[in-house]
Order: sequence, then C-alpha cells, then structure tokens
Amino acid sequence: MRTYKNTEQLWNLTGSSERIVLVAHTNPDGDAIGSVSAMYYFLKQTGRNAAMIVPNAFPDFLSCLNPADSPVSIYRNDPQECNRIIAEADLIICMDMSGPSRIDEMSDAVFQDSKAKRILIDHHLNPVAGPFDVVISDTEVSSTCELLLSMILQAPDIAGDIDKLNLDCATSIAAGMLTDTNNFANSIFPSTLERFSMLLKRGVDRDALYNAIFCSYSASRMKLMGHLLSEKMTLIQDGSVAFITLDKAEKDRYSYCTGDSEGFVNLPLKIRGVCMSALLTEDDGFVKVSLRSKGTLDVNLFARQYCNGGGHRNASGGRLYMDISETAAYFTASIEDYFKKA
Ligand SMILES: [Mn+2]
Repeated sequence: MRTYKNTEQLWNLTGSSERIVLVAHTNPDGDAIGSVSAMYYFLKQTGRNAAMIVPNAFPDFLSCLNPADSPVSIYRNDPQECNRIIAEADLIICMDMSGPSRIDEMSDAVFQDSKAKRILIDHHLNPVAGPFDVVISDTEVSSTCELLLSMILQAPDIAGDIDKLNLDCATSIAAGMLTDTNNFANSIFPSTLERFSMLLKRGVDRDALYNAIFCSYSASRMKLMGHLLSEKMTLIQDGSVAFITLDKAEKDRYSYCTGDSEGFVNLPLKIRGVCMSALLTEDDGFVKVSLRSKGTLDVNLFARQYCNGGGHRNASGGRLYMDISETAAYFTASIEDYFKKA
C-alpha cells in the first residue's frame, strides 16, 4: 500500500487550524467534488468544520455528494461572500488541481490576498509547488480521491481501519475514483483496485453510485447523441478521422444544456480504424473544437497548428473563428494538410 511521508504534516495542520477552506478546479468533475466533499466529511468526523468553494457550477449528477448541511459554494455566484470566507481562512487545501491557473478568477483570493497556510493534494503531472506550504502529489494513482484515501487511512483517527471511516466520506471517494477512471476503463493502478475494494468492504453502494453518475442522461441529451451519430458524423482520411458538427439550431431542437455534449467526442473512437475524433460546436462568436486521439497521434500539435488551441497528446481543444457552416471544409482541408506533413 502506498504511504505518503508528509501526511502527518497534513493532519497536524488540519488539527491546529480554526478555519479551513477546501478548493477544487474550475468545471469541477467527480474527482474535484468527490475529493472536497470526502475531506469535508472526514474532517467533520474528527470534529472539525470546513467550507468548500469551487470556481463555477458542477453537473447535477454530482449533487448526491454535496453535503446537505453545508453545501459547496460556487464562487461565480457570490464572489464577495466567497472572498470573505477565503480571507478569514487559516488553512486552504487545494485538491485535484495542479496550480493557481486551474481556479481562474478565484486564484487572487486564494494565492495573493490570503495569508493562510496552503496545502496541495493532487495527481496531475508537474504541479506548481511554489505557492504551497505542503505538497502531496502522486501521479501513479487513478485520482485525487484515491490519494486522499491513502492519507485518511494514515490519519490517527482511522489508523488503517476502513470500518472507522464514515460512509459519506467513503462514497465521495468512490465517486471520484469511478469518474476519473471512467468506470475503471483507464488510469488504473494496482493500488486503485485495492483501495476501491476497501470502499466496497466499508459498504459503499457501487450500483447506486454507478446509476447516479453514468445513467444520468436526460432523454433530450440521449436523442441529441443519436442524431449527431446518425446524421452528423463524417469519416475522412480513409476512415481514420471522424468529425461531428453541432450547430445552434440543433442545440435548440434538443433543449441543449451546458454539459450535454460532454463525452460525445469520444464516441467515434469506438469505431474500428478511427484514431482521431473531433466535435465542432457552435458557440457565441466562435466554434468550440474538441479533439481526441488514440495512440501516438498528436492532437495537441493539431490543435496548436489549426485550431488556436492545445492540450494533451490524446485530448485537446481549441476555437475556430468562422461560421459553423464553413468548419467541415476547413477541418477536412486541415486534416489533409496535417497528415501530408506528418
Ligand atoms: Mn482528478
């Protein structure tokens, strides 16, 4: 089992601090909300209180993790009140974020105006350690939640006994692990399954969690997915590249809500022979580009060269400043150009 040498520092600091604030990244996902709520529930179990603040709203399916007695605050909804809470904190714990840029407009309050001690708990590559008093970082885990569970097991109140952990905390940790691994499809380490098995032993209802997280589409979102796959998916480059366009009229027709096309860009990669996929979505004043690839095909480079963007080798994004009706031709020509040069 993995252990972390600065865990003692973490629990000493939470034990000696009066006002603790828990923070996670913009566009919070299951690991972000899972890790802050798990930390909240664990601190509560040990007799401590904490406030949770994230920069903007999170998807509805994660509200099952949100503590009813002290819900997560959304910075964008009330920056003044959030600034006040952050300013009064003597300890800020940043989770599932590699550095200040990941919390956007919240970053001044947390990193410049605050005199609190800061702790980072994260699993991303190249964390920005400078602004933190304690950094707990491990990239060889599935998620921040998995990392947090290891630290909680080392805490004096638990001392390795998972049965001493409250079920709400265990459930939040499980949610972060389920979402960051996409239901155990990727980012799996030997420790991941060992840790998850402990959570099951503790009594986490995996079936309920799976249904809440992965079976949460609205009917209109499901119909939009069907429409895009059946009517809007184009295969080019001898069937190795797929792209889908989504315009505003279609958004209206399918009562589109923010996040409704989340994950759609991955779907064409399920086709045999497809190694790159793009979703081109009409937005206000630009077309949002999402790119995914398999193996060594570098969509970061493609995003930089043709889409005013960037990201990672297998997952990138960008923006096109043209009408949505022009994007299919532009994308097709760009792909031809990119593959010719490669
Ligand atoms: Mn994560």
